[in-house]
Amino acid sequence: MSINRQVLTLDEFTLQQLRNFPSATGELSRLLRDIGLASKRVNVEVNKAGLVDILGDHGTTNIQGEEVKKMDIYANNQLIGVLKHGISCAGIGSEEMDEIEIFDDEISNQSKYVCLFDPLDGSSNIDVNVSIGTIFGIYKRVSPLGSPCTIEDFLQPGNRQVAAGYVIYGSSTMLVYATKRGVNGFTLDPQIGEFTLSHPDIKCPPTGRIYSVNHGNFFQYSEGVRNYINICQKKDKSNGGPYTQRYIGSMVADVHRNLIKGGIFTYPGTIDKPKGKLRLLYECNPFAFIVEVAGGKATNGKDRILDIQPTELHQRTPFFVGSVDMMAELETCLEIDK
Ligand code: P6P
Repeated sequence: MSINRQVLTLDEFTLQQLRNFPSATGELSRLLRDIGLASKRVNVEVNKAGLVDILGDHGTTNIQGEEVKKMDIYANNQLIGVLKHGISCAGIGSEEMDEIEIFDDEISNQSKYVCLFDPLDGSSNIDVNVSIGTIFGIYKRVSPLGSPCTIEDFLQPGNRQVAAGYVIYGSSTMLVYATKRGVNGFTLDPQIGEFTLSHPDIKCPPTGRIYSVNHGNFFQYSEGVRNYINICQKKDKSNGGPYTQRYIGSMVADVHRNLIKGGIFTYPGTIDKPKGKLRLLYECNPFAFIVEVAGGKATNGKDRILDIQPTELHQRTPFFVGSVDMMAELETCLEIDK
């Protein structure tokens, strides 16, 4: 009986990667599989969110001062539950927790990695069935193994990530992750309950025609950003267009679409919020890593996102990410802001 080896599950893929690097301990592969397991549990609840009393505000507000939906807490708890009882993670930082969660047990203290998460980004969209997602970044600890992890393990620049990824709960559920060796996408096959390799070696097209921005903030943006938006709107066949504006208000969905099709996603600073809205450690760094490995680019308008030295767990940053040619056009416009 011939075995169909064409369809690799996430587990098989990470183990295959391990075979290619015999010196690897397998901890990173196990960590990625743990994240896959937690996201499958989140997926079950997201898919029936409209049916059970899991919607509605959890009655608390997170560090962002935003009302917390029950699903955010559920997703956060699933990730902690799996990783705390795994053997590959010493602790996590999360949008849903003011401080880092240090697992501090004998096994976890020996673990090489820490993780940063936005457990359920875009959760305000759950009530209206818009795609949402889990975002993660994985770092090798800088603190000594055998002791509990420390905040310094989490305040590393994004260029120190060993892996980063996201899960998009959309028309299908996909887990996309990057290591320095490439970006690969896995679609959840509900028949076998496994993520299966569906998008091997994802590359971000060098150019595209999709620009993503919240036009509602237009008059709050800098002159350079406004000039860029005007250029995007004036594009036609004579100057490399037409461009189209796509912005669904769910970062995972917007960036995933632009990564696959080519495009640029922006969340600029505004007069009211010069640092913008998005969080450096667990929203921008993971996507910057993924898009750069896929051949794209990510900046804060001036500097490479991955080179920013974090000072706080929940710090914000303006964020521009996408196809290199579109990013170059943007950067030309932003010169006027300097
Ligand atoms: P705005 C969702 O709340 C989120 O953090 C991102 O997923 C999304 O890209 C952004 O905020 C949308 O923010 O201010 O345009 O509604």
